[in-house]
Amino acid sequence: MSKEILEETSGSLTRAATEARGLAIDAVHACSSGHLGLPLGCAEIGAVLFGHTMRYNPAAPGWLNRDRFILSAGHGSMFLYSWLHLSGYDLSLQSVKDFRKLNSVTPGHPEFEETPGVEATTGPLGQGVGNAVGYALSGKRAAARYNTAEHTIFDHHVIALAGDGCMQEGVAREAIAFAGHSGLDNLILIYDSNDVTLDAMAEVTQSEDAESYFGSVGWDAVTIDGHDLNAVAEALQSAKDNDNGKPKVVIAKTLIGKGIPEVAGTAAGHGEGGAKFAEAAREGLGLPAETFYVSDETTNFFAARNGVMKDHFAVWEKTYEVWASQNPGLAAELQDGVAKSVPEDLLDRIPEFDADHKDATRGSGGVVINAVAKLVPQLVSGSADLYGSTKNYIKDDTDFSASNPSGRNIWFGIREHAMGAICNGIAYDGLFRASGATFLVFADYLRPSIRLAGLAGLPVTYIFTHDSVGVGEDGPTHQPVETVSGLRVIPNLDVIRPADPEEVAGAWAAAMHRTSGPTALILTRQGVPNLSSFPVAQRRQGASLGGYVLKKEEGDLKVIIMASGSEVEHALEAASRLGEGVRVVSMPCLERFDRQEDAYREAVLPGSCQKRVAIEAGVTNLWWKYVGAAGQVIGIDRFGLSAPGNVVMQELGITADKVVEVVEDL
Ligand SMILES: Cc1ncc(C[n+]2csc(CCOP(=O)(O)OP(=O)(O)O)c2C)c(N)n1
Repeated sequence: MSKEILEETSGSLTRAATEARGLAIDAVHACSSGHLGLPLGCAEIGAVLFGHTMRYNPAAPGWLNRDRFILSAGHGSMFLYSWLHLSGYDLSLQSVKDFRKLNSVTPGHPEFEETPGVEATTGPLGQGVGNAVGYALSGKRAAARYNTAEHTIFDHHVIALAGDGCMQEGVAREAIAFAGHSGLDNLILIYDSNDVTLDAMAEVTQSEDAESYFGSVGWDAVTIDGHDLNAVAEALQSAKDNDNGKPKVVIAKTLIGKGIPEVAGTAAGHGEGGAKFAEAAREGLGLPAETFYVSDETTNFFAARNGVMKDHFAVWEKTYEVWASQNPGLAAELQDGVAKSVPEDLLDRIPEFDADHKDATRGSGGVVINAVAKLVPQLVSGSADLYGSTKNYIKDDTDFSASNPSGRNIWFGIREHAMGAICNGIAYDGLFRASGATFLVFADYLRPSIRLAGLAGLPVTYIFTHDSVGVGEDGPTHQPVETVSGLRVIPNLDVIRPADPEEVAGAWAAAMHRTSGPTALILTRQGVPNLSSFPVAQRRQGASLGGYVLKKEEGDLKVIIMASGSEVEHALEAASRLGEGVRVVSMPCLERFDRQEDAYREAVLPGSCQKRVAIEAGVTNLWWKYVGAAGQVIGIDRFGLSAPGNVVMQELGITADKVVEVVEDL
């Protein structure tokens, strides 16, 4: 079937592939950097994807039912830019010429929201595979939630292109196993199997049988010649047509750097080394001497194809309109998801806790997430095999699975890194609000994905519990000391460590209202009191402000004690023992506090008061900025101890007594 289609178009696709090769050679040559191997080796794959297989509309890059394409092997960014240009996205030839230049829309590696048609920020190998799994999960859930017997709003596919490097990374392996187990049959992975990595031939570092591996984790696998247009088209079409409960991998054998004989098939073909042979390569490919050449035939071919795509889009839009008019509730929910809007009064609608409520903030978090889940139907919440401890299970809802893709609880298994990358994929897709949970000490297992969420501005929420040496007997392996501060140094990540249940409510609302980046909620294992002698609204609002005066001094201000999370209790006790003139500032989120106006920050931490002490059960470094040279920080600049939590806290000096002592010594 696809053969016939290609018989008509294979000449156009071959021409386009050659010109895509030319664009990659010229762009990499122009900036003397970048990676040529994949754009050259995968040119036929690109031609088939953009010229035959994928459904998209360059005039509406955000079309809800478009096929999503993720270049996991982000170093091959010129592959994506060439094909986005050729296929008619708003990416001009000048932008291709500006590859890797300052402020261009063609940055070194693909960056989300910088370039129309780029679905994910990729480059750190393996992440894109996880993102694609997240996209596929989102697509499955969207189809299950929004399609009706009469109308299909979602039936798109998610296609990722990954190389040996991605396949070697653990994050991809975790995500691949999750996808197979979850039956994500809307996912197609193209494995650019060129037997070359960066330093050497791939055989130096790998020897597995890819087909057997994928088969063993529940995927359908096929191996093809990646330069045979018909083979590529058939494999992809059959993967699209065959929604059989299994994800598909097309293992495409390709020649890295094809088109530059001097380097093709070797590790030298991977980077920019081949660019110096540009002129001979252009000639060898049958391209004119003119650089950045695109023929009228290719332009016309894609213009015609875009006409067909526009027709598909128009048909879908009509279906959508009828569906929306017949299902206004679902349509409103979907539109809210796309707009990332949550109820303005979300925080007011989270029930207040009883004044004498004493619980770990992870427990309060469990109560709050269930209230939030009722008000934000787009919220999905996963855990890396720790729901029992992280308490973020949405009780009124079901589990996401192959047979129940509308479920909102995602059992990631003990795959923290994939959880991070999959949450990013869900957030990239933008229909649902992703959250994932594990112990704080394991945040480092998904840190590369958190970093990318910060970079790409994704509103993912992380629920990190067991947040200090207060976890106790499990000992130093499970006692984070550096982790909260380690997260705080990631740009565009808000790290909120609430002190009590009402700050937890405020933290959740802040996370949900935030659309421009991720939020990590840092929650205790051990119980903390409800600080109910202070107004609920003050504590809730305070979480969003990041820092606020919890207890105002009596008389003239003499000393400021600041703290976060479970240590706020100690700050309060110390203040009441120290008497007049002592202010307690709760600092649940340093990043949010830093974003407040100067006047607000000055009102909370007046420059006139330099007697300042901070206490937090973790490393002290970041607090010096707030206490100043005349202040003191009480913290833990060492690993923890194996003993009951209160004993460890006592032993390491995280107590009200210590605060009193330090303040008196100032
Ligand atoms: C996590 C991570 N580690 C290392 C790199 C550096 N790097 C970029 S490409 C590459 C080799 C990738 O090999 P392969 O996927 O086979 O790509 P190809 O050589 O086929 O282009 C490496 C090590 C990276 N981008 N990300």
